[in-house]
Amino acid sequence: MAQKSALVTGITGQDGSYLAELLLAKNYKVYGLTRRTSTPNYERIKHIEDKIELIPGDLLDQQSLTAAVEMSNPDEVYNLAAQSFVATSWSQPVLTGEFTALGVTRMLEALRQVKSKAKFYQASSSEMFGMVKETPQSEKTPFHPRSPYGVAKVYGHWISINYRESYNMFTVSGILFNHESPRRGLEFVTRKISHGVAKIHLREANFIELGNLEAKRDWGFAGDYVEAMWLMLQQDKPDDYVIATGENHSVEEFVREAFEAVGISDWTKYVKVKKELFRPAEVDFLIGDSTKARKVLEWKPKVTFQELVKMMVKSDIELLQKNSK
Ligand code: NAP
Ligand code: F7E
Repeated sequence: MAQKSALVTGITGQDGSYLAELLLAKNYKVYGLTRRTSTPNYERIKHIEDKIELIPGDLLDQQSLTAAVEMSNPDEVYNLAAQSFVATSWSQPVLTGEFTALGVTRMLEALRQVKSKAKFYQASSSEMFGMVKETPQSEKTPFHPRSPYGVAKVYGHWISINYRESYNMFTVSGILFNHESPRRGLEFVTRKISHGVAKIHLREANFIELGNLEAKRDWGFAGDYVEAMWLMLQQDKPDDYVIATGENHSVEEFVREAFEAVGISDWTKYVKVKKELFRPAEVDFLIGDSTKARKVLEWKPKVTFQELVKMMVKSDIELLQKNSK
C-alpha cells in the first residue's frame, strides 16, 4: 500500500507532537505547519524533527496555507493550530477569532482549492458547551460558549460541517474534552499545578497562585485523545464525535492529588487563591458522554485521572532536576 501523507497544523503544540508520533508509528509521511518565531520553539518535537517535514505557514496567511497543502499533497489534514488558551481569548478576542475561527475557513479553502478529496479533522472543543444545557454532554447537546475562545470554536465547528454539506468534503469535528500531559503548556491549570508542586517539592517555590478551585473538568490524557482523532479519519463516513473520559474532578481535587503525589497531605498551606485569576464568565462543570466514539470508533481512554496527575508531577520533578544540573 502506498505511504499515506498527513499535514498537521499546530505540530509544535501538545496534541500536534503526540499526533505526529502516532502517525510516524503508522508509517505516514508527516508534514507540520510551523509559524515564524524569532527563536525556535520545537521543544515538543525535537525528538522526531529529523523524521518529519516542517512547512512554514500561518493561519492568518491564506497563501501560505494553500502552499502547504500543495507541498504536502496530504491524504489527511489535522487542523490543530489555534489560539487555545481560554483566558487569553478575553484579552485578545479579535486575534482569537482570526486564528481559531477564520483560520479554519482558510485551511478548508486551501484544501477545497488544492485537494478537496483529502480528509480533514477539526479540533473542536468541550468549551463550546460552556453553560451546559444537559449533563453529560454529547454530540446532540446544544452549545452555549462562555468565552471568545468558545465562540470561535463554535464557528470552526460549523464551518467544517458546512464544507461537508456544501462541497461534499470529508470533514470531521472531534469535540474533545480537556486533555493534559507533561507537554501541556505551563499556563493551563493542570500543568501550572504539577509544575508548581514539583517546585515546592524541590524547595524552589513556597506556594502556587490559582483562581477558581471549584470548576470541574473531564480530564484525560492527550496521548489517548490523538488516537481518537486518527480513528475519526479512518471511517467511511465523516461525522462528529465527543471524546471524554466520562468522569470529572474539580481543580481542588487535582491540587489535592498532585500534592499527595509528593507526600504532602495539607495542600492548603501552599495554595493562594487570587481573584485576578478568576474568569469574566466561567465554565463551571463539564462531563462528556463519549458513547458514540466508544461504539463506532471502538475508542476508550487508557490513562486514569490519578495516573495522569502522578505522571505530570513526576515528569515536572524530573524536568526541574535536569534543568538545575
Ligand atoms: P497548544 O499546545 O496551544 O498548541 C497550539 C498550536 O497552534 C501550536 O503549535 C501553535 O504554534 C499553533 N498556532 C497558534 N497560532 C497559530 C497560527 N496563527 N498559525 C499557525 N499555527 C498556530 O494546543 P493543544 O492543547 O495542542 O490543542 C490542539 C488543538 O485542540 C487546539 O486547536 C485547541 O484549541 C484544541 N483543543 C484542545 C483541548 C485540550 O484540552 N488540549 C481540548 C479541545 C480542543 P506555536 O507553537 O508557534 O505557538
Ligand atoms: O482551565 C480554572 C479555570 O486553562 C481549567 C484548553 O485546552 O480545555 C482547555 O481550556 C479550569 C478553568 O483549561 C486557574 O478557571 C483555576 O475553570 O486549564 P484551563 P480550559 O479553560 O478548560 C478546553 C477543552 C480547550 O479547548 C482549551 O483549548 O481551571 N483555573 N485557577 C485556572 N485555570 C488556569 N489556566 N490558571 C489558573 O490559575
